[in-house]
Amino acid sequence: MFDKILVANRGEVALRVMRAAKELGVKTVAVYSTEDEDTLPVRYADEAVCVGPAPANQSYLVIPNIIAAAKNTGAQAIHPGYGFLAENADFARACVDNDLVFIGPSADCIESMGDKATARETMMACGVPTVPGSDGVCDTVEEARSFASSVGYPVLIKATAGGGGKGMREVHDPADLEAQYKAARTEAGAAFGNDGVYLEKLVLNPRHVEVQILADDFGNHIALCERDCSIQRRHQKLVEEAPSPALTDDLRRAMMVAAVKAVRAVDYRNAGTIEFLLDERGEFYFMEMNTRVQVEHPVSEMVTDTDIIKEQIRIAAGEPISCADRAPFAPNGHAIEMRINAEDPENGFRPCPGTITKFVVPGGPGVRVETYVGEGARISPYYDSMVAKLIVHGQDRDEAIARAKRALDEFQIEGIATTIPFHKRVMDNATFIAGDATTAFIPNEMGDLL
Ligand code: MV4
Repeated sequence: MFDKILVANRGEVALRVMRAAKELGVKTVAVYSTEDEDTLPVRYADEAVCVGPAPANQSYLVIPNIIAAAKNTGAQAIHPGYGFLAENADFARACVDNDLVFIGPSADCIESMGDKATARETMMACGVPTVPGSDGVCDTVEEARSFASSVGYPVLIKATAGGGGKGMREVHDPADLEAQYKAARTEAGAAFGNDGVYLEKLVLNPRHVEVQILADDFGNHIALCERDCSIQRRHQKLVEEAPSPALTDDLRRAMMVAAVKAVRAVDYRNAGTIEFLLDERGEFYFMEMNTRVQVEHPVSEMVTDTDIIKEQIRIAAGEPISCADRAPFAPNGHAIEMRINAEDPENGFRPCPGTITKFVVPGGPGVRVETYVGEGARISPYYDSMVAKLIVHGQDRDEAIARAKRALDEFQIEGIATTIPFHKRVMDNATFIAGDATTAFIPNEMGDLL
């Protein structure tokens, strides 16, 4: 095991990683921007190094500064958390070049899954179901048109360097194809410096269901059940749950088998997620692979009784996954995560940074709160607006929902607007309670949710 690791992140995930390290007897180094000097993860770490001013592109994203902090403190490995440098292949390479272990997959894996058209082709080649689509990127509008007419409209144009919904264009009418194709390429080129686009048949009203996987150096490739993340607003997840209320046991097993096949095909190591679209007929298709730990990993931990971050550190240290003997996993009970953001749902989820004047967290059976703030903390306008994650676990979905409502009532945050009132409405919404929420949930139910 490592003696000391550096956590290249901030906020709740930095604290989450440090807690896992502490349980493993591993010392931690925090990095921080001047803006974050007075935050809990900086105080919690054994050592802390300032890596620059508030803007992330001058601090948390500056690879040489992070590497220097690790070398100067004698850290042996770096955990990137999520966001910032977590899916940056150059950063993973810089770690290796400086004799530091990157706690994640290889740089080559990050790169190949980061190119969405390549990832799609890799999955097709190994027999993981994909949505009917173009073979690789469409270099000309003629290619795009011939593909679209062969599978039929509507189609979705996606940026190969995109992901997470950036640079996507729906085309419902052949007359719009050329304009949308050109617009998508221009947009992708400006956003990613790569204007490659590919096409897929548009899946109507899909659910977003993703499988958490772990893979070590000993040939263990295991799936920790699935998460349903259909409740999103503009590609920002707000509520995630495990297991998905839309899966039968047979469908769950099939999805876990497909996810394991996918990670074996790319010789993946460490934690990752295979995202699937689930259509109204119960067919699922590979969408993207995330080569990092995700915000919503706790719901998987709750229903599999695992610690995904500790497993990540063990795998990176060359140890076997400690829960491999418990695979294949069947979900134990039901977990729901609600993202508590400093945003005002009544005003288009406008970010509301500011000072927290009151902060009372819920507790009791089946309640977990992941946060890095307390009374008097200031939510910075420089970073994302998530202040806490409320995770509840129950024997079944009904108990989890009852706990969620009870915990939301106990949660008191004053001084800033938050998404707590929105989550209370979601937990009372008939479509959600029935387990019928698709990716259209928020747009369709907005009237009921505000
Ligand atoms: C799709 C789709 C429908 N059909 N692909 C959104 C994010 C990116 N990962 C891919 N996304 C989608 N891909 C096909 N062929 C619908 C979406 C989509 C979506 C997916 C998951 C969760 C929320 C979403 C919201 C809008 C669109």
